[in-house]
Amino acid sequence: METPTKNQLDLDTGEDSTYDRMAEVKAFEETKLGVKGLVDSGITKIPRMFYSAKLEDHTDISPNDSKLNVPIIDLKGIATNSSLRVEALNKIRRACKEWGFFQVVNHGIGVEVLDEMICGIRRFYEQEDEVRKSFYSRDVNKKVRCFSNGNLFRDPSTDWRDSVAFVMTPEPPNPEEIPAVCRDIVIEYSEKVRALRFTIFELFSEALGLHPSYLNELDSADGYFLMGQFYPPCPEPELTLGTSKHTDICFMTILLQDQMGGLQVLHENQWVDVHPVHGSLIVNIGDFLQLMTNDMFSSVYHRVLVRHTGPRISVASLFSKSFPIGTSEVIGPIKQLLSEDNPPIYRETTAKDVAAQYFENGRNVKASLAPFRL
Ligand SMILES: O=C(O)CCC(=O)C(=O)O
Repeated sequence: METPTKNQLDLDTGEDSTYDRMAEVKAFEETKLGVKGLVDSGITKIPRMFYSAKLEDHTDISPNDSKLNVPIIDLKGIATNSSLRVEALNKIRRACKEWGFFQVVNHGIGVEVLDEMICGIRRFYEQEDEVRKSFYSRDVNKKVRCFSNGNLFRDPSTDWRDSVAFVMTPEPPNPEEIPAVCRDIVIEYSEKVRALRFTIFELFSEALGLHPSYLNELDSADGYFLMGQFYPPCPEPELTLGTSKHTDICFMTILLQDQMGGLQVLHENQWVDVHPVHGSLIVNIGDFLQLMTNDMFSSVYHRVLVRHTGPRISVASLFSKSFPIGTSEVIGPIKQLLSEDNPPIYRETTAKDVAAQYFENGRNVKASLAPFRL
């Protein structure tokens, strides 16, 4: 066993009267260069603000040996062949309940578009520091910005991750607001993913036994936030996480990951790797949809491990109006899904109140839905 470093001992015992986390966080923020800036500066030890070893057990840093696999659902032929559609609907219903996650193939978006989207995010981060810095902001009203850790000043530990975000609704940014190095692909990819969202919401509605247009007509779900995630190589990956354990505060996420791996889903009390499948997209249920489906669909914990090698790049498309704060529109279990055998588990509330609860507790705690349970 390795001898723990002084910092690890401090973290274990919580005894270090000299450590000023907020000062470290502020100095990091002032660089406006995020985690990539730290790596570019040549660090060989990670700053303590990134330590999450004690907050979360992630000793299984090597690929796990679980035989479990996140379901892969093939959408080929479902628009024209009714038996293929029924088969896909049954798989979707089961995956959304049991896993809250699935991968889709033959979804209609070309692999060259997916690959180019990953390259676009990479190009954004490979730009000169000064160019990247000019986009760095915590102003949520900006349609295009980059930052490191959305909740930097409140989360108990900082993730080893930088993000570049695009608010695509109600109106997408003007093309000239989008960095030139990824402009064309952000526009093309987001249009295609928006169309896929329509198809998936239709499938979800049918899988729930609702009218196919039900979820597509929900005003509160009609928002699109696109986020490129950049995970630089990490000198001490056993001490931190790329993305801490969390659920998504939205209706649904469509996620594109590169071939590095690292995403894990909590399933039956174990972390299961979401193995990269080239050309696929990952779909996961957000907290709002768990509430509205009265737990027929599940919003589950997931996280991202980092490695010595990198960067790892992913692109998350989160669907919810006014992301991340939600709207004041009332949401509650969908009436058509309720019966004597399936009484409401949640009271009616608003997406705004659920989101407030989510951020109140920090992303490490699954508490956003708990206060709304009957
Ligand atoms: O990078 C990933 O694979 C997942 C990112 C994620 O969980 C998120 O953006 O909420």
